[in-house]
Amino acid sequence: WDSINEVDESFRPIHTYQVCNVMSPNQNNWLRTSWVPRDGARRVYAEIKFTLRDCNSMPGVLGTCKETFNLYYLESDRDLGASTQESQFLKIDTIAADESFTGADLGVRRKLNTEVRGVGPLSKRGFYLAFQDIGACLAILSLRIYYKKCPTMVRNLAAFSEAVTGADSSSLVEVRGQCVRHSEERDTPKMYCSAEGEWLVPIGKCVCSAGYEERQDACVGERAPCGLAGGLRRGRLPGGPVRIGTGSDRVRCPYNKYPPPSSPCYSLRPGPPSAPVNLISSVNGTSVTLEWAPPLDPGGRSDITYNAVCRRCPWALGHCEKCGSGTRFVPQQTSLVQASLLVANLLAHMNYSFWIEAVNGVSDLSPEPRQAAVVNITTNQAGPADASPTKSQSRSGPGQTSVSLLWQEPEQPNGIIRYEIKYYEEVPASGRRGGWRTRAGGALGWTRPRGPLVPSLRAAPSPASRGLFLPSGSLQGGGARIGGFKGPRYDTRTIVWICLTLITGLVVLLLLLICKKRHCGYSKAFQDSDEEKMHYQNGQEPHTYEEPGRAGRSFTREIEASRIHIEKIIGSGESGEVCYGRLRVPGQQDAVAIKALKAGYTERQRRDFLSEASIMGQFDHPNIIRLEGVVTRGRLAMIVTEYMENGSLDAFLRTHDGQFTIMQLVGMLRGVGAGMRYLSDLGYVHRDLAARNVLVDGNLVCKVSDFGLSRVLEDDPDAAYTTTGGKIPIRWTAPEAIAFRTFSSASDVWSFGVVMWEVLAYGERPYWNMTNRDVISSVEEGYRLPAPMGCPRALHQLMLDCWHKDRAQRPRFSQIVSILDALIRNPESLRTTATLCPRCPAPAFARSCFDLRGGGAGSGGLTVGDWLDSIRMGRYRDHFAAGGYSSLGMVLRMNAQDVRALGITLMGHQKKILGSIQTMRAQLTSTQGPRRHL
Ligand code: ACK
Repeated sequence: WDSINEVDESFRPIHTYQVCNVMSPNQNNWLRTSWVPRDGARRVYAEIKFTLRDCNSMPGVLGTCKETFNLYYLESDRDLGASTQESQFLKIDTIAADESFTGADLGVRRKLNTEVRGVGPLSKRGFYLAFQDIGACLAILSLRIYYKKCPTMVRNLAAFSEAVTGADSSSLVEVRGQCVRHSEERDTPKMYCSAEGEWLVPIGKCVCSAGYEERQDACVGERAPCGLAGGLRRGRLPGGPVRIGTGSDRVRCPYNKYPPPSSPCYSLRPGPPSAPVNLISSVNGTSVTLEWAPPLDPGGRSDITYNAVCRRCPWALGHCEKCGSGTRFVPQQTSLVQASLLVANLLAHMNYSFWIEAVNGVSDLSPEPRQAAVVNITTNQAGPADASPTKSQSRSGPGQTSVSLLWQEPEQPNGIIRYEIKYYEEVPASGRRGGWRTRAGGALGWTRPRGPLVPSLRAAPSPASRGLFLPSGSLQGGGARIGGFKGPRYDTRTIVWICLTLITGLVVLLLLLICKKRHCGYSKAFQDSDEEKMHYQNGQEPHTYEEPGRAGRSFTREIEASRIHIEKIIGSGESGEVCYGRLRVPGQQDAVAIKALKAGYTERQRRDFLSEASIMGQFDHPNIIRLEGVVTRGRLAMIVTEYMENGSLDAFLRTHDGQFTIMQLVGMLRGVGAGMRYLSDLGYVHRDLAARNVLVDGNLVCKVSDFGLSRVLEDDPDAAYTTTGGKIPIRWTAPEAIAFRTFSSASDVWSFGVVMWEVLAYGERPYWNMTNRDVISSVEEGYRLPAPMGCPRALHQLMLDCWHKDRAQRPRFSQIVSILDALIRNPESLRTTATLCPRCPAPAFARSCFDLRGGGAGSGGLTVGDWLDSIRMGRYRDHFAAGGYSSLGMVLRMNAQDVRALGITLMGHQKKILGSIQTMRAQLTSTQGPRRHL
């Protein structure tokens, strides 16, 4: 790379870095930036302006010349100087030019390319960027590195401090608002800062305190209180000012007096400061550095200092407690003058909450609660420290074939611990034989060797622990020697314990063997795949629905295990694994899916598991998954259903993003609706309708499945099922079902609305990464999911109808199916795209609009490539470049014919691109008025 000074098109001097080794093969030329401090950003953007020469324009370089270069980054906590190595860098992307220049352009105008790439998540204190040239003729003209923030704002009388956006492009950062002066919290005010630096989904609010009224994001009182300057004389005149010094500006008001509006005190109301802003944390092992910016409202004074409050929040406790006395604050915890603090000696792998409050000379006099900026962190592994287990105990006995060691966790675990057992076996003739065993947990056993064992125990060495061995002599109950002739005496508990271990081992072994034979992994540990669901109360739901509503009759058919040939595992569900296999029926072999109950099940689990089959067995509808039968002989428990080639609907849509026409999507929804109409007509409430519980066959036919939570209702079609506990899939569940556990067909309709949204958003997660709790409160406050990009208005309206707060107002499934049928018959009705809700976090269009305001690509805005990436259509970058669409301004003028002319043949993709263009246009018109800005 050469550093070259030249002039740009306007003959202004510019500094560039250039490389052009196009004749020689195997180029590997690196250009690295200096160390860039991260400054609290979790994701940064690199905007590169460069020119690149077209290889075709240079004779004799074919085979060696390249038209791309690579962008890399490396994070580090300090400036590493010249010691960085290529191998340490992580690749961000390969970058190609939208426009390359030819020889003819030389000396005239070289076509400038602007590319922006996101870099993150970042966690260290700084980073480097590097360009790798692999044989291109390239000049880097500029590199701009920036990050995005949501600006300070007041919403619903709560002030939100500036917030740095999250680490990845889809994350929302939750920020709590502080009530403005003279207002009180009604519901905790919160907003989310999107990756694009926009505030979304306001929840909660503050209301003006008694005697104050809301005026332009503030609470003003007829008689606003005055503050007293610390250490100054108190007022003598009620409500009147105290003059200090001689200047007319040196006015201070008596605290807690209510001056008339005519008094200078009315507007001069010194008071406590607001909370510090922009609090950021940087965790390093078990220390954290906190930095913040001064409060926006200093309370009319300049004597601000800061206090830190540290709270420790162990998971197990469920609440936070004061940090221990061992915690170290550098330089101190209170009366901090500078806006930063180091907190050390924290526990490893622990959650902490830090509150930084700003105070001034009148804070103590103010009756108002202090406002603080809050940050929550989790510490990492500690630096080396001792974490040795304490008090170990061995159990064994003469003639026993195993020995168990029990010990207590160290008092200061300093993180996650693995234990190592060292033992040697005393063989009198040959001396010592020893070996290492590493086991996790607080107890273990192993087969007894020939001679007596001398065990010793330690926490395995880790960054957190040097792992000192407990001296073997410190083992209780017989000292150093275990087993053989010198072990401690055994008691009944030991025998029971050992027996249980052996029996469990045997059962597991047996199941493993069976499993292996069938090629279906029963042994895989049970995973709680249902992370969507939130537990409600501790109470177990009563289980009375083995054969719902039809007690005594059997709807399932027993299948001989020998008729099933399992071929592969295709997934895992909550109760075990799902396999693909063949079912031998006379004259043919049917493809089937086999759900096998996980190993180690209880009788109750087995009953629950098979009850799903007995529910399914009662249904016969083309849009409900068909039960082939069950295998229940012996200890086996399997449910055999028809095989659905395309698996679950959510995953299927995610892997085929944008590839279907709206009509195909509506067809899928129609199928789900018809299946649900059938269920509701029978009086069944599904309770877990979600795209993940809908299966798709090879012809795109959707079938409702997963009846694990289904319940039958009595004859009254409006009846609701009330449950006292159990898990609820919050994002899919109607508010009344969450709040009062009243499940009904109307609550299934709500879920159907969410499935509609999932389908139109191609498997996007409803409510993105909002927490379940926030989903509940935002829905309660009237927030509804916005129309996915390109979603027809009629479909979004149907979703909104399904999400009617009053369940009686929601459409019935029969009406839903009729509406969908009508839309299918009249495709014109699907032409109008829904306008987007301004609060919806759909990054792509919002970002595009923002940048267009700045003049589009080339002026700090997004490129066409970025826009395509953001709508997951990046594969068409070249199409747009070849068509000459080099800026978003040009893209905005495109119509359907233009898009087709680029060679984009898939209808779904055309729709997605046109939908996004339409959305950008709508956004621009709504945010900046007429389109002449383009
Ligand atoms: O998305 P998938 O491939 O489709 O992953 C899940 C997995 O098993 C766990 O539920 C798949 N699956 C479940 N039932 C069936 C079935 N009847 N036919 C095909 N795949 C199924 C599901």
